[in-house]
Amino acid sequence: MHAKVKSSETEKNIEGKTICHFINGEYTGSANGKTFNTYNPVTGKVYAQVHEAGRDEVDAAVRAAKNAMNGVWGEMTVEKRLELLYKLADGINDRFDDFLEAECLDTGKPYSLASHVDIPRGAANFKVFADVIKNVPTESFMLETPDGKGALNYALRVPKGVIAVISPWNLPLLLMTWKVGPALACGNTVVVKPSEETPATTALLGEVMNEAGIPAGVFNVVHGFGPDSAGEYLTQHPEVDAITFTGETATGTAIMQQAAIGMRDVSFELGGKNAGLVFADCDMDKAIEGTMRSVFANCGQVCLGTERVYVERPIFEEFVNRLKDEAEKLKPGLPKEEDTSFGPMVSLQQRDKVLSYYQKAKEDGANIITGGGIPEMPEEYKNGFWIEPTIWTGLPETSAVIREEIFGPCCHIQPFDTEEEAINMANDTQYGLATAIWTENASRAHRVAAKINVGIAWVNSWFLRDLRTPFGGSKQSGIGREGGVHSLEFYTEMRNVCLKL
Ligand code: NAD
Ligand code: 6OD
Repeated sequence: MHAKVKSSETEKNIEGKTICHFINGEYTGSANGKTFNTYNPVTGKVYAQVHEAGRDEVDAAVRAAKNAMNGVWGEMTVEKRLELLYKLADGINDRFDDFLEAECLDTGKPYSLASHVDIPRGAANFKVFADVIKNVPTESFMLETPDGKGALNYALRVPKGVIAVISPWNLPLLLMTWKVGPALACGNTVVVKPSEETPATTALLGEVMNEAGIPAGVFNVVHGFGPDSAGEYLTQHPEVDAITFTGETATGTAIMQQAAIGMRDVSFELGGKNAGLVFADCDMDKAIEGTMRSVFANCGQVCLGTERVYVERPIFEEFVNRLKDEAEKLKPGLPKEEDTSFGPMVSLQQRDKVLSYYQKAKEDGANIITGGGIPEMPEEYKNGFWIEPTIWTGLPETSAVIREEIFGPCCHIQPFDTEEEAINMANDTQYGLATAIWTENASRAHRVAAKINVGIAWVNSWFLRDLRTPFGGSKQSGIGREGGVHSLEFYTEMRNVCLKL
């Protein structure tokens, strides 16, 4: 009855099956038998049932994580732990096709995207943090004392304990392992609550954990929703020592309130309303190629994506025309087809939300440069969650379309006349996640990047990731930085030993 998502299961044979929790090294259903549907966004059809965790399953998962922390995992040598993480990364790569199929079934994204971004990064997230841990020193100080003998202070880096990982649906494996990788490398154990929209690859990872020899209880998965469901039960659980979350800013606010009880630490990667700044001295080909990706990759469902594009007036018209031409070349289609460059939205609910902004843009008087609706699709896919890539101009900066995060394949393009004006418009938002600056003038690039209040400023690139760098958001786009040694600030605590000599 409680079939798990198994190796080499394809769309056909996952269909009609049940996705289970993974608790203490075993797949298990919910005691009350409660399940919910999960959909294939390409067809709009239910493809599996997912068990919804109640408080009992969440409690069992947290207890398993605590036991592993206080037992086999906590006692394991760092060398052995890191060896297991390497095996885990190899295990994901060995099962590359299974992960690819599961991820694209859940999200509808093209194989060409998931095979270059989601799955390889899912594996890399374990190796990178194993390497970080191997090479990080701790500090020591010699203190002089009146007796002349002194005292040696040295720091120990210790894991925090049980980490709750709450992840979103847009890059399910990548963003989940981005948290689980450093958490485990630092010696913590985890309970993961993947998005209700995309449970498959997180569930599948349980199998690879077992195959790699990760002890039972180190990695646990509970499925369900947020409020009054697994997400809230997990963040409320008193034995959870810290919470790492990726998702909407409003959800982060709710989780922070839960975290306050018991003084649990949080690391938050939240929403954005990112600006692209295109200067007249840019390399236009690069700017068009990069803006195309930053607006439309993953059907616009990337937190770092550009929804506001500011273009210097002398090149405004050319830029708009060229972006329109490229957007109209995007080809929606089946994930597996090689020429598919554009997938559906993850859910009907998300598509409705984005369509409501398409409507709002019309009401606010936008010029619709391209798109604005739902594309014609062949009969068998017409109930999928498809949407048109959309570009607008002509809106006032006060429009909700320019102020609120849409999280869809769309952007508004606004002209500007001075560098200062562009910077002011880019910064005029509650968010501060990312920006992309397009200019061939290195001094300008440096000057502008420093003035935009964001966690990451790309110059002549977008989503070019070096996992050793600090990653996170300013203002309402997040709390804390993860990546490289910065992840250790959240996933470990420093303990000082003062040894009187
Ligand atoms: P979401 O906030 O709706 O859900 C994220 C996760 O939180 C899901 O697993 C959900 O079930 C859970 N959740 C919801 N309410 C909860 C609650 N009260 N308590 C505990 N858990 C709860 O976000 P989403 O729609 O899945 O993802 C899209 C959002 O994520 C966008 O705003 C996007 O910008 C943001 N995002 C940010 C980053 C980043 O790095 N800053 C990365 C990806 C996505
Ligand atoms: O690349 C990453 O590490 C990362 N956290 C990307 C986030 C993408 C948001 O959708």
